[in-house]
Order: sequence, then structure tokens, then C-alpha cells
Amino acid sequence: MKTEHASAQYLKDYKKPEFLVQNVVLTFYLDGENTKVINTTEYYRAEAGANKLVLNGEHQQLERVELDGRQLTASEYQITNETLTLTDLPEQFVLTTESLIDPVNNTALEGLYLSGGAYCTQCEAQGFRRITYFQDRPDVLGAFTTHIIADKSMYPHLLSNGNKVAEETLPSGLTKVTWVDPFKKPCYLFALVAGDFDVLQDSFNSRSGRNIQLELFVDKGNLGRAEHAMASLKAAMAWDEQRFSLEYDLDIYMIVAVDFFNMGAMENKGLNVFNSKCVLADRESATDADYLSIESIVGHEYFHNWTGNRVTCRDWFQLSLKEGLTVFRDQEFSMDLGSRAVNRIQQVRIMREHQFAEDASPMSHPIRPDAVIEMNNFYTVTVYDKGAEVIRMLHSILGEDKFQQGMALYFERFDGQAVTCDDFVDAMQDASGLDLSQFRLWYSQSGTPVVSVSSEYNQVAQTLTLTLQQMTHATFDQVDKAPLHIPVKIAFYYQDGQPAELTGGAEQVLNLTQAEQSFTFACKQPVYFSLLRDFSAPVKLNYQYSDAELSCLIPAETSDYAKWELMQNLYIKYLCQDVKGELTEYPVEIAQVLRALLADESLDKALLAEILTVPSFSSLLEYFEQVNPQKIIRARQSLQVYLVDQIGDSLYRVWQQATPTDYQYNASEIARRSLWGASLKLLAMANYADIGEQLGEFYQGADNMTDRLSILQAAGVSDKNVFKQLMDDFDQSWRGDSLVMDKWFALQAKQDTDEIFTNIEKLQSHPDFNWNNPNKVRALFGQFAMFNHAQFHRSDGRGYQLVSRAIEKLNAINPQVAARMITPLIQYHKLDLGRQTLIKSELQRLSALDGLSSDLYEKISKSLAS
Ligand code: B3K
Ligand code: ZN
Repeated sequence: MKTEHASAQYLKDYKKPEFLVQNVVLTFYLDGENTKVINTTEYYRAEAGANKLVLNGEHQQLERVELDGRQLTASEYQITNETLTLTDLPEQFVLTTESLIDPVNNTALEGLYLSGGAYCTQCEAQGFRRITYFQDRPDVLGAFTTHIIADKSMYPHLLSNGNKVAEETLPSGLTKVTWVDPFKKPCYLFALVAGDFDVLQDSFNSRSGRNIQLELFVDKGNLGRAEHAMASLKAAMAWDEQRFSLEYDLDIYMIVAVDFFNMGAMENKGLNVFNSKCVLADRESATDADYLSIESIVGHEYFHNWTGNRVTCRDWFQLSLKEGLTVFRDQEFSMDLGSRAVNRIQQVRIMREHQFAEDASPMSHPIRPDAVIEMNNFYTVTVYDKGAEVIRMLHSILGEDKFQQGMALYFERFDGQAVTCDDFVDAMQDASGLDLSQFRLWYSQSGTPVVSVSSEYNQVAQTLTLTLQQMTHATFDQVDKAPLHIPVKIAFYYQDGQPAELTGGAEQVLNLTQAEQSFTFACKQPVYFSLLRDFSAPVKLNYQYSDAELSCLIPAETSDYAKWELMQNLYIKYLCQDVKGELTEYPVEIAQVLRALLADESLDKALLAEILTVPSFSSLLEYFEQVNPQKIIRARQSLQVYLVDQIGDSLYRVWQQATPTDYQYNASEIARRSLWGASLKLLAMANYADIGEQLGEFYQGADNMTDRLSILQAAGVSDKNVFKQLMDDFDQSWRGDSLVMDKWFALQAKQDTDEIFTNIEKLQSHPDFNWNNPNKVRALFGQFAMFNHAQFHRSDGRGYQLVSRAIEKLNAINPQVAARMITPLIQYHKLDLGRQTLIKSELQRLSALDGLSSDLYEKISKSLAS
């Protein structure tokens, strides 16, 4: 392992900035490889006696430094590859730096870069230092003015944060546009875009009567695909006013869609930059899942305007302050607009499939990490999704009213400031009057608590006693664990399926705060109980329901979410037996329960589609230690084939009833399409009623991408020839349409065939593939590593090699994307020792790479040390 890598930064070492800034004036001369940036910033001393200012700056050539109008000689400052340091400074001063940067060759897509001919920026977390010299930390807030000078015939739209205040033609023929952002902000929220776009314009009347201009910039020719994102933005603005009493603050809100982007989107003040995948949709090119994800991401970035921008983070360890809270807000937005239960199921899937695995991996960390080498590695499911679960627990402990009072107090205290997670919890505590001291441990303790439940019914006393124990195992980052405050929502049912109104209600929240705690209820007859309703805490539940309990509870449950949860329990029980070689036969209850659900016309079709989906490979992996993953894959397949064998006739009937009609985009049609797709895939897998032979016909008749994709997936698991034919047809129809072809690459990558390696090799020469575009790399290699379990986990190690070679190549192109892709390789601790050895040897090889990025270094070194 190379040793020259950056060392960790620690939360405990936080120090306030010694100098702060007022006005920041940036002037950009956009000129390809020689783009000039002039930065004039007013500084003042913030800590008495401070006399040294260290500015961050990388990947730029410093041309000039001026202090209060006087050019400094090289001996008057120190420059390294990463910093510019000045000493002997007055109380207040104006510092000007001029540097040259190269957006053209910036393949890391951090700082200023070119995406398909347009200039754009990505500064969070630490990309601003690639643009100019500055204190690149979130607690230095300035008022930004941005001048952009460029050739307007090539870049008709020159955009930055805030309001456009001037535009003039310079004697050189170039255009100069000036933007002023009236809100002070940290530099990670800075943005600049210059390009030739089509613009979708609209407006929003805010509740105080202001007319806000909305502009959505897309590549030429894509206006028809921008309407859904615009509608989502307006819905988000209205929702935030209604639910959180939060109104937008500038006169203009802009969204720009670009093809080259490291993640989904970025909440820069007044000028969001989005991955085009998270903006563009029409029925021909996007699935229902794409539409819903666009709605949620547009909402998420908009909601950041208050939770993130108006109140930001003091330091990057506090990232969950803005991300956990904003994910909670975007989840509630989607749940208020759509199905609460189906949204909750999807949120829980992310926790069980990805977050629990992260907790069990060498990258385990609390939602507020203590130590970080590369900040980009901490935009994780733990900080985001577990962070949102922590906010959700607070919301359920406080209730909506008190929670909203806490939010109001938070903004009253901290608007315009950079603060900590503790500041947020203080506001919630003060507004509610509750003692949240134990609750705060969720911020500092990593790992997934396991809650075990046992029950005892006392016939004589007529009482039910539930004993709950909690245990958080040591994680790679932290050994000692304390008991947490875990709210466990539970519902009681009599054995005839009627809700049991025990003292306290048929549904209750048990507040587990100790390592072991008993709860006793007066209860005239034995009852069944349904545990962890709504996934009331991000924990693993250890309770083995009997088949009798499950077959009573599943139909009886009044909560749609809990019905799904209990059905998962039934599947998991037998899948685990199968993997361990202990299964004699599946119990009749599985088929009985499913038949009854399929016959229940009152059930939401989208929920039924979720219920028919057997637990994923990744969620099952959590139940094992040192397991051969192929056994999990086989167990899932045999359960699916068994289901069709047992309930094929009912399933076929439900599938037929869900047959597509003319396309409409609304909740009931989305639900119908998802049931049609889920049942088709199951039926095709077992080739029920020779359904595979009809797939070509269905494909030709489909009038939207959701159905087309369901058919292709069904073909992929049934008939390889039909699959190939349809995929060729798809390629011919959509070649050149970048976002649609990503779906095609992903389908190819997920094929369980021995030819996958030659296929992936060939696909890299496809005209739509491009190593520099993160969406392409994720579609081909990311999907292979994450979802082609059979081939990724081959016993000969070829799957692991394929991914590690791709990572090696990406290390030199785009370290952030490379580091994301390594996740499935570092989560090897659940696999058998043979596979662990194969993976470790790939990690060893990568660790010796010349020029290994700090992103990969952090993950690989932790893995090899674990
Ligand atoms: N805040 C950005 C993520 C930035 C990631 C930097 N590596 C998007 C979001 O969470 O809204
Ligand atoms: Zn966010």
C-alpha cells in the first residue's frame, strides 16, 4: 500500500475559521483549456491574534496575488499543490488572485468542467478549490457576485447564482453577464453554467404573492421531456409552503440538465445542476420509476433551499444535518403525493439492501462520522437514508405538530448560519420539552441494532408480557455500543384476526431505552402481534413468527406496509432454511396467503406487486455469515418457480386483468403497470402457459417504456433468443438516445450468461458507451456488480476481476465514480472464505496502483485492514 495518501481529518479537531469573508467577486473568462478566474474577496480577522490565512487551491496555475491593490512578490506568500498561505495580515483586507484552470481536461467532473460542450460546475464537497483559491469549508459564508465573460454565439446562456443584474457587449465582441446572489452562502453552493440550451419557462405564485420565474435548461431538442420535472418543481414549491410553511426566497429558480454528472443533482443556490437522467422523461423513453424518481429528486434539491442552503453545515462531519433532514422531507413529499405504504416499502428496501450492508462493512460509520479521509466517500446510505430514519424517529416521537414547532425554532435560531446536528436536536428538544439526550446517540453510534422479542401469556393473571432486548454488535469503526432509544411500533390482533384493543390501543409504540425491558398488557385472551410496524426504527428484528401467526396476521393487518413486512417474514423464513439446506418443503400457508391476497380486489395493485416480489439477494445476504452466494440465488429462483407452480392460475388471472390499455400517467395506472410487470416476470420465469412465446408480440404492442422494460426483463429470465431479438430491435430504435441506451446497457449487464464477459467487452465499443460519462459506466459495470449476482460472484473470480479492472481504469478518469463502484467488492464479509480470498487479491492489486486516488485509498485500506 502506498503511504503518501492524505491522512484522516477528525470531528474532534474542529476549529473556527480565523478569517471570515464578506463580498466575493469572481470573474470568469471562459476560454477552454485556458480559462481565467479572477477572485476578489474581502476578508476580516475573526479570531483575535490570528495572523495566517490558508486558502485551498488545486489543479490551477496561480498567475497573480494582490493584497489591497498591491501585487505580492513570490516571497510574500507560500504556495503548494494544495494551498496558498499568507501571513502578516491586517485586520481587514481585499485579496485578489488570478489563476488559470482547464475545464476541458477535467474528467473528474469536480470544479468547472465541460459536459457535452457546456461549461458547468460541481463544488460540493470540495470542488471549489479546483476553481479558485478560497477557504473551501462550509462555515465560511460570503455574498457572491459573478461576472461571466464568454462568446455568446457559442454560449447563449451564461448563468450563476442569484439574480442577473447586467449584460454588456465588450469591445472584444465577447459578452459579460453579471449575477448577484443576495444570500450569503458557503462556496460549495456556488455554480456557473454556460451553454446552448432549450429553455422551458414557467412561474410560481408564492403564498406571499410573489411571482417566481422558473427556468429549466435542457439540451436542444429535449423540451418535450422537461415538463414532468417542471410540474414536480411546482408541486414541491407548493408542498413546502403547505407542510413546512417554507417559501422560496429568490425571484428566479433555475435547473440545468447535463449529461456528465457524478451523482443525481446538486442544490446550488438558485441554480440547481442535474444529471439529465433525473430531469428528462416522456412516456416513450422513461419508466414510471423514472418519473417518480424525478419527482423525488427535484423535490429534494428544492427542499435543500431551506435545509442546507439557508441553514448549512458547520463542517462536513455534520453532512446528515442537511442530507438526512432533506431526504426525510423528500420522502414525505412523495408519500403525501403518492402511496404512503409503497413509498415506505421502497425506503425500507434501501435500508435493508444497502445501509445494513454498509454498517457491516469496513466503511461503517455513524450518521455523523468522526473521521474522514475523502469527504466524497461519505455521501452514503448511512448519512442520507439512515440519517432520514433518525429524523423519522424524531418525527414519530414528537408528533407532526411538535416536530414542525421544532423546525420553526431551528430556522428562527439559525437562519443564515452554519450549524451542527446538535443544534438541530437542541431545537427539537426545546420546542417539544422532551429529553432527547439518549436519542442523540443515534448520531454518534454506528451499526444496526438487533431487537429480539419474546412473549409470555399468563392465563391466570390474563396478562401478556413482551420482553425486548437490544444489542448492537461491534462494527469495524467502533467497538463499544450503548443502548439506544428505539421506538418499536406494534399492533395487536385476536386470533380471529380482529384488532385487539389493549389498554393503550390496538397500535402502540414501545419505547425501548434499556438493554432489556419488559412491557406488560392486560389481555383477556392470547393475542398475536405485528412488530416494527412502518419500520419504526432502523433495526433488525429478531422474532420468529410461526406460520399460524403469519397466516392470521397477513390478511388481518390493517396497515398495507405491515402486510408486506409480514409476507417478507414468511418468505425469508423458508428462503433461509433452503440456503442452509434445512428445507423439507414449503408450507401450504405461503400459497394460501398469496391466493387470498390475489383474490382481494380492494388491495392496492402496486402493493400487490411488492408483495409478489420475493426478498432481494442483498437483503437475504444479511442473514448469513460466510455463505456461498450461489445458494441464495438458487433459493430465490426455486421459491419463485414454486409460487408459480402453486398459484399460477390466480397469478395469470390477475396478470390478464392488469393488461395494458392506453397509456396514462396517474397513480392507478402506475400501480396497474407495476402489477402487470411483476406478474409477467414471475410467469415468464416458469414459462407458465407458454407466456414466453407471446413476449415479442407484447413488445411490439407496448406504447410506453415501463411496459417495454417489463417485457425485456421477462424475456431476460425466460427465453435467451427472444431476449436477444428484442434487444437488437431496441438498439436499432434507440441508438444515439443516451438515457434510453443506458437502460439497454443495464439490461445487458444483468444477463446471467457465461457470455457476459465477451458481451461487456464488445459493449465498450458501442457508439453510445463512453468511459468519461458516469451514467454509462454505472449502467454497464455498476449494474453488473450490483445486480448480476450469479456472474459477479462466480467461483472462478472472473466477475470480481471484471469490476476491479474497470475500477483501475476509472481511478485515472474519475476517482469519485471509481470509489462508488468498489462498494460491492468491499462488502465481502458475508461471503464464503474462498470468495473473500479472491476479492482480497483484487483489492491488493488495486492498492498497489500508481496514482491511487484518496477516494479509493480510504476504502481499500480500510478493507484490507479489516
Ligand atoms: N448535495 C448533493 C450531493 C453532493 C455530492 C458530492 N460528492 C446532492 C444532494 O444530496 O442533494
Ligand atoms: Zn441532498
